[in-house]
Amino acid sequence: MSATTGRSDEVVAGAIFRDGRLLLAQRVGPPELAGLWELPGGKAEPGESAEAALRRELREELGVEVAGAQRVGAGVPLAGGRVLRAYRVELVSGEPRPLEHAALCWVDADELERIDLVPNDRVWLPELRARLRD
Ligand code: 523
Repeated sequence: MSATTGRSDEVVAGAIFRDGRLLLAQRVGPPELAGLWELPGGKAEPGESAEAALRRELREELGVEVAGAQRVGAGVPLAGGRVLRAYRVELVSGEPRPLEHAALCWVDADELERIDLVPNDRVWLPELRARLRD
């Protein structure tokens, strides 16, 4: 728990939807996660809001500008006391590029079922699937 914010230290993950598809990014490491697909994101800095952390991480990782931060599904406790949370964000500008990932892909609901997600991100499958089937 952070003394300044009163919130658990957070790892943020961004869900970007476009034309009925969800953006996923393929991890390069660590070895146990390399090759698996995730919602891109990373550790929030001390005192940084989830929205600001998402803007910074997705700018660094994808080269895009995003806005907003709408919670998706449950938080996932991580080793070390952090909590991983997913947020829907809107793509404001830029075309996503894999600046820190092996690759990017846009999946529809059926492809989401079949792709190898990192284990933590699988908890959000019901909400992500529901949004893609809207
Ligand atoms: N996850 C995870 N799913 C997911 C993300 C963005 C992160 O399970 N969609 C986990 C993976 C790591 C931890 O959260 O255990 C931190 O994510 P990471 O490594 O992407 O965060 P960074 O990039 O801020 O970490 P550094 O390597 O320290 O820069």
